[in-house]
Amino acid sequence: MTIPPKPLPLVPVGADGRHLHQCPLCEAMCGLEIHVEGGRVARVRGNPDDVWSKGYMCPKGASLGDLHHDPDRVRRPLVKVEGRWREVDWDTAFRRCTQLLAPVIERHGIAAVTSFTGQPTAHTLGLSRYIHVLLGMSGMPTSYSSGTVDQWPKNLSSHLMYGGWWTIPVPDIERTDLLIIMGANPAASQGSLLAAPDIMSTIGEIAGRGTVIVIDPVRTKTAARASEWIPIVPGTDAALLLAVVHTLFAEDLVELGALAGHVEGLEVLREVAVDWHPERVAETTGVPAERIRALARQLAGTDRAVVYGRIGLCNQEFGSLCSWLVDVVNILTGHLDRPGGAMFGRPVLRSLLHSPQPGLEDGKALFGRWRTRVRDAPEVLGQVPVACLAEEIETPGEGQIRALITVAGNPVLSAPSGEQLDRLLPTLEAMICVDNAINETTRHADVILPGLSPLERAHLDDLQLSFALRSIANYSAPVFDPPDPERPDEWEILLRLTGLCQGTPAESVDIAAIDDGFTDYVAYTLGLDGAFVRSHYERGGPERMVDLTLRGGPFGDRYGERSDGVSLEMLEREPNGVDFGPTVAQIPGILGTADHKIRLAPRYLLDDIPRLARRLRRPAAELLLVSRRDLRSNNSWMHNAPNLMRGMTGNNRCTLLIHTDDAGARGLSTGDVAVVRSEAGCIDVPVEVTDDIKSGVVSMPHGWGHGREGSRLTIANQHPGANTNALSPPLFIDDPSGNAAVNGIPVTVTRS
Ligand SMILES: Nc1nc2c(c(=O)[nH]1)N[C@H]1C(S)=C(S)[C@@H](COP(=O)(O)OP(=O)(O)OC[C@H]3O[C@@H](n4cnc5c(=O)[nH]c(N)nc54)[C@H](O)[C@@H]3O)O[C@H]1N2
Ligand SMILES: Nc1nc2c(c(=O)[nH]1)N[C@H]1C(S)=C(S)[C@@H](COP(=O)(O)OP(=O)(O)OC[C@H]3O[C@@H](n4cnc5c(=O)[nH]c(N)nc54)[C@H](O)[C@@H]3O)O[C@H]1N2
Ligand code: SF4
Ligand SMILES: [Mo]
Repeated sequence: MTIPPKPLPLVPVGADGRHLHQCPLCEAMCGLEIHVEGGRVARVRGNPDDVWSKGYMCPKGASLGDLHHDPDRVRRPLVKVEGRWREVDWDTAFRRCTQLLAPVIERHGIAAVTSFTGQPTAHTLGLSRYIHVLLGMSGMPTSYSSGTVDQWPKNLSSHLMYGGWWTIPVPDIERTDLLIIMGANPAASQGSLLAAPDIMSTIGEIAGRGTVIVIDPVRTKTAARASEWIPIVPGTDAALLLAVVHTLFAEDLVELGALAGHVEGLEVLREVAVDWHPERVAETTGVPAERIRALARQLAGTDRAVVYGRIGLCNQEFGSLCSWLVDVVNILTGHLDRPGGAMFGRPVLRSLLHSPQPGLEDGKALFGRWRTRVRDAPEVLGQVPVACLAEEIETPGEGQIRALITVAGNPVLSAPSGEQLDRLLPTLEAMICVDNAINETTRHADVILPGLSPLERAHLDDLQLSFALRSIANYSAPVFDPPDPERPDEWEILLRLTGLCQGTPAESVDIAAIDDGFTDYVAYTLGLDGAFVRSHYERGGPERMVDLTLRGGPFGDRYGERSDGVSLEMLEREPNGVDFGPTVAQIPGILGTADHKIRLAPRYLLDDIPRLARRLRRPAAELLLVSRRDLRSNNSWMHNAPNLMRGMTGNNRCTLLIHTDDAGARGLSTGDVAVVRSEAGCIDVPVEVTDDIKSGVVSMPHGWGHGREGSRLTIANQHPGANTNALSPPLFIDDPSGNAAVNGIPVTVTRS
């Protein structure tokens, strides 16, 4: 364990001085210094003493003060009366929720109520823990989330292979010598399902001592730092990976190493890959057969090597096959669960990701336990495609959605069918948003229940620790007090809404009783007695939950059983964080399959291969659209921060990247506005002509499309951009997982 060199005096909440606070905005989890002067954030700096990030930060972290002081931020509950927002006290707001939701449930049943959970839920302590209560106990039969425009294929492949849907291997980039990055751009995203500090320096170091290869249709900033960029046709990575698997078998390069006794399905896999020789996929993928063979040889011939695939491999037509095959290649080359390969995180605290999932035990991969009413889409791991939400609101009949609760999500911009949602949300009988902004989605709400600003609440990264290269923990006290000491925290809001869904008026819900029940359940999953655990605390809430899961986790004191174990009290004394060292090999202990074996060739995924084979015969589209991220954006919600938007005038970030040849053929130059059309819709976007993209591919960022009437986003609305998801066809999905395919969309581009 590394104890930081010089513990710093803690500044009282709200006081001027140097506060230490971990950035909650992305998986990099940077430790920051928030300098408060005259009650305002004067500066934000990276904390050089942070045991994890050691002073690194990005421009988004520097804008935490902007978020906190944003005059547009919702600070008190809002209730819409005759089309106008009125600020009310919390009791009035909860009573209004009851007035709106109770009759819907009475008239149509709880099946008429659903929720949408968005991305910041994963980065907010209260939400990340207590959303499970809302989703698990409210009785809503279906809920939606950004998970099905994100990592659902990876959840699926992990569930099928390892018996744990969050048992997701993470590339050990600190110790590898060959890193192959597919469909990720950490130069913008800072890492995803891969929590690493200052990720681009680490990647730069690999390129210095070894090799970094980026396989992406775009020559991203990550590709520019790599040893090699291999352009690929969007949506064809699964074919490339199958050809790598083919080569590994054909050239006798399979070497399972220490995993040999822990896998099953090797022979089935060999059979499956027989037909997938590199020549068969070269034209479709755009990658020469010899280069594919060489990739297999490089991986097999490097002791510490790893393939990493992320959103470009998930949010596409063959997301599940890609997610599976990335792991297969790592396993066949002996790189899973080894330093420098793909390792499983060893989180200091047991997050709810690791709770048992009733009905999803090994061998019970019974997807389609229910189906959606309109499209007949099967549920997969409890979710259906997010694009279904619009049609479920629109189509009359038994089970039609009449009420929506959103929690930290902006599906109007982030989801396929978002533009339909924009039209349909006003038809709901009730819409309640737990959100801090009046944006493209929440402007349609009847009630907005705001959370605290990121600087007004305690923070501990929770879910991200499962994907971290090291076992670390950092607990940050709030920098500021909330404006109103009586106001509920977000977890309390979620519990009131849970009770309301169960039939109790929101204002009368016994929060403590639900929280105690939840605590008892979590204690039980850790082999601890709930009543005994609760006897240690004066009050409940996220802090109790964190302390419980820390103390019951791999380094915990188990309430006195181990003398030097970790607890929340210990973390509070160490504001620079605590580092318990790099992650270690964990197979077979981490496997949740009944026989503790990795399933290399799950039948459910093999059944999708014929669909991939049909893709090989599909004629090339005129252009294929992919998505991208930007270091200064955070999905849809940080375009109102002045610091991040500085320089936007004349330097538009919401552009269509297009190859010089494709632009020339259409008479387009940088700055011209193009009309981009898909089967789903049509938008106008300024183009940016470049050679850093594969010809035949165009790229756009998501999260734009502001400037709508009724939203309160003064700065964002000055730079609206266009909503790329207006082009996302709702039925374009990865079949096995139901995840949206927002990459590889056939489009046409013309001069406007
Ligand atoms: N075309 C295309 N579409 C995509 C993607 C893509 O790559 N391409 N990526 C997808 C991915 S990976 C994701 S994760 C989704 C993201 O999409 P969403 O999950 O919808 O998230 P955001 O757009 O970031 O919106 C976040 C919302 O949370 C609110 N918020 C911020 N902080 C807090 C807080 O502390 N508490 C509360 N209660 N609310 C808060 C913001 O005001 C905003 O309304 O987009 C997806 N959509
Ligand atoms: N600054 C910033 N950071 C963020 C976010 C943000 O919005 N802004 N969002 C956060 C979220 S919610 C997430 S999920 C993560 C995502 O983190 P990443 O996975 O790193 O996402 P991107 O930066 O969008 O990079 C995706 C890459 O995939 C490529 N791509 C698209 N289609 C294909 C394909 O078919 N094959 C291949 N091989 N490549 C393809 C794109 O060109 C792009 O370069 O980032 C997180 N971090
Ligand atoms: S990289 Fe930026 S957004 Fe991510 S945690 Fe660090 S400062 Fe925050
Ligand atoms: Mo995401």
